Amino acid sequence: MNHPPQDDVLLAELAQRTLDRCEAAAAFTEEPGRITRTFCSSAMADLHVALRDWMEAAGLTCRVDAAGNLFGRLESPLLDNAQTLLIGSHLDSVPNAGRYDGVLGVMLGLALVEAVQRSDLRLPFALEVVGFSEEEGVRYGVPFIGSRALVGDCDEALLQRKDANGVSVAEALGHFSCDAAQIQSCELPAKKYVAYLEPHIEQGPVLESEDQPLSIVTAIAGQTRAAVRFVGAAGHAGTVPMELRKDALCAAAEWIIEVEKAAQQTLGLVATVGTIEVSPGAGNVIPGEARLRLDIRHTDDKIRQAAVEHLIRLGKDLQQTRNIEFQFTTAHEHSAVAMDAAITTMLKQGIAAAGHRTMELPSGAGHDAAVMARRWPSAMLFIRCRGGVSHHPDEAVTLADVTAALTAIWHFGRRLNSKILSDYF
Ligand code: HGY
Ligand code: MN
Ligand code: MN
Repeated sequence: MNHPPQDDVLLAELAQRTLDRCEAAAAFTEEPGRITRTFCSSAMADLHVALRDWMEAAGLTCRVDAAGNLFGRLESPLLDNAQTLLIGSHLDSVPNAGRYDGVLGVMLGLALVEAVQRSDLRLPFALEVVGFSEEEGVRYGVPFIGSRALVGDCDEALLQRKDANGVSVAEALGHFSCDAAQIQSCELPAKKYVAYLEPHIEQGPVLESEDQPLSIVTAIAGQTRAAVRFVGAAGHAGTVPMELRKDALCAAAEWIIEVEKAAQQTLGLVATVGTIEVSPGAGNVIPGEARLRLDIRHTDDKIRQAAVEHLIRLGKDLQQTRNIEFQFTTAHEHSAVAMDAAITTMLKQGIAAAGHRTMELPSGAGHDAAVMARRWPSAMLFIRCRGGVSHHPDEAVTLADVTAALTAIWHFGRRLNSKILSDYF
């Protein structure tokens, strides 16, 4: 970009506005007193209203696609049919979330547009800010519905998945004024976009331990998410002798300890059982069924897959030893994904131009960039978060680090600008 903003004061001002917007976004929740914003919820609809206002005030043209993704677009003043830089992240959250997971990336994309608008810049590419509708997988047990729609990976089976209240994805989209029958129209042509950039909090402690504000992401860990069922026999807690029981919860507990052990004994493997539901669910009834969700990840797909196979074998062993039924259903799986080297190099140059060390980190957390990288050169910018805390209301970032991130993104844009201009003319 030929003329950087008047001075760093502008970027710091836009960084403060970015933080203010993350704070404002936190108010859009379906659970008063804590931040919970799931796919196509009314809280998400309310956030869309506010975000569209900010986007339109920045000169963006807004649209919501059939998957509930919100886009704000600024055409290139220099080239007709220019390619597009897509920048953003997700707007949904986990239950009792922090303010910055996902949302910060969307607001930094908007801040970049505002910095461009306040300079005398004439970009040879369009800028598009995206807020994905669903990345966490909370409501339907499968993540990335929003970004998967952009790569044509939302099939009828996904649209018919039902939430805990029996509402399907298609019905939820309908309540959100989206037409699920048009979901295929969300798919974006590869050639239209030059790159996807996702700024995101690190959600880990490394940047803080290295006393660095930023890093690039080398690769995103592969993950398997599964629904696991243990089926035994419900019974009277007072009358059924221990040796005659088929206690589904005890079987699940034994297996969960093995999950933890497998991860503790395998370098780089993380495994989590984040939810468990027991039925019938009374203190004086032997649990007849236990349903849980497993999340297991590694940057090496072979190690992750071997761990999954090991845990399935252990579950089958428990069928014999405890005379229960064990069911393992993979709900979602994606391979480890490397970020694009060329785009990441420009991002490194942006970080250096912002005056910071160019650190490199793998991401244990999943991100929409893992899906977007299937079709477009994708890169991620990690931003330090206090204590590495995330998926928690104590999630925190500093104005200085958000200013550093916006400055790095601005300088990244300058390099992309130079590259496209030199390729074009
Ligand atoms: O769970 C994750 O990895 C991400 O926060 N969605
Ligand atoms: Mn998250
Ligand atoms: Mn996230």
